[in-house]
Amino acid sequence: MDQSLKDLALGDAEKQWFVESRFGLFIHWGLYAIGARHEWLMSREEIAPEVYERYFELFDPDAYDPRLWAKRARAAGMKYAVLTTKHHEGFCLWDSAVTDYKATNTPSGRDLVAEYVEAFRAEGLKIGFYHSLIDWHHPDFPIDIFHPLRNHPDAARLNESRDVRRYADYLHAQVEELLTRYGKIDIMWYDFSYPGRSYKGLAGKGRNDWNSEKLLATTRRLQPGIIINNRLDLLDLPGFVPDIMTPEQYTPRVAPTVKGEPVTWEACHTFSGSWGYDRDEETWKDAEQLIKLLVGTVSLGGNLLMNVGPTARGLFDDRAVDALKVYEDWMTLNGEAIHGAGVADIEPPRDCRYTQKGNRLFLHIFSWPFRHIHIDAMDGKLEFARFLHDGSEVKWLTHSKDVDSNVGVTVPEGMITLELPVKKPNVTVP
Ligand code: FUL
Repeated sequence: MDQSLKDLALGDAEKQWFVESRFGLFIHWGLYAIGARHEWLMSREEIAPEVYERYFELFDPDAYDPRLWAKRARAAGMKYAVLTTKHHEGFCLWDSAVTDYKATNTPSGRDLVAEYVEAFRAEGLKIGFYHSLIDWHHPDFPIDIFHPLRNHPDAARLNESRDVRRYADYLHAQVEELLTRYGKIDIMWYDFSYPGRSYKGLAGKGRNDWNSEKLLATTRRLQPGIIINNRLDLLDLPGFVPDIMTPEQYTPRVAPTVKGEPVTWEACHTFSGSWGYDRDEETWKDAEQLIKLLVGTVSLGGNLLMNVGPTARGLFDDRAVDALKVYEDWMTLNGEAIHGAGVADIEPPRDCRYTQKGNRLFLHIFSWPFRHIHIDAMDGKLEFARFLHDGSEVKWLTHSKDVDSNVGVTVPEGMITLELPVKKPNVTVP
């Protein structure tokens, strides 16, 4: 590979703020909020672009106030956000000069990205842009296996006149706009390339179609410190390691590696089963799942990017507000065990997780262990034990006749986090 491309990846120092943040807000917002049945509805229901445009005519989020979104994110302990500037449907949330298919041309008439950047920055959050490489509205985007027109009787003929190079020019121009108009941007979250998957061999060679190498170079040139995710699909280039890996809708059982090396990573998840607002979707995660997801991710050294799909009017619906409130309540008391914390190199007791920050070791007890918890591995290493939520001392037993173990603490019922200052930290927080 071109040596200079390999050098485009960020070093650890430049990613430190990201790793220490540990928790961010993903926002999927577009015309699909009106359909309110998943952000892929255009593809799933094979809705032709000119039919889908009906939503464009109706888009008017009168209640959009990103300051409120940013306040909720900050209260939940989130340190950064990533907004869909354009999802696969092709609708642009900013005032792009190279298309008419943009928010400023809808009844709303607002540059939604500009307002988002200003509001989240004002709350002290770092700014991320999600940007889809896929575009089902653009007339030159190949009619491939995901495209809404894939079963159109004239798909093959329509595809012949499509020139993916024109689409690539459009894509690159839009990325330039996003990275030059809004000041310092902290994260570029591309989504997604799929080499080898094409519509009956007619078109779509994946990343080469839109020149991912050049996109990477342009992104780095325009925003030198920006974190660029892995979805440009450049992993097959020898020696290249993306700034972050982004496991989706699952938390790995062990920390991910790339080419045998540990890598910075961020798991992204939804509160329910959809990224875009899905009114009738009912698989909402409960409080326990939400906390376990966050703790479990950080205990493995990853970040959690948790998603909200705002409504067509620009609001977080009640279920999303409740879910954020779960995080707010928990993070207010336990955020110390998340921000700046990471892997502890010790095997946790059953149904528990550790996170560690310097010599502060946090034991997250997921289920009540019937009065005592035995943590033999820490025998002789602890200075003190206390609950994190109230700072109160926890009775600490060693060689006790009451406990058939060397070391044990008495804990109350419920999910709880203990802080265990250790004498000699034996891990380095990544
Ligand atoms: C996927 C997309 O297809 C989903 O709609 C969503 O944006 C998710 C984060 O990435 O690849």
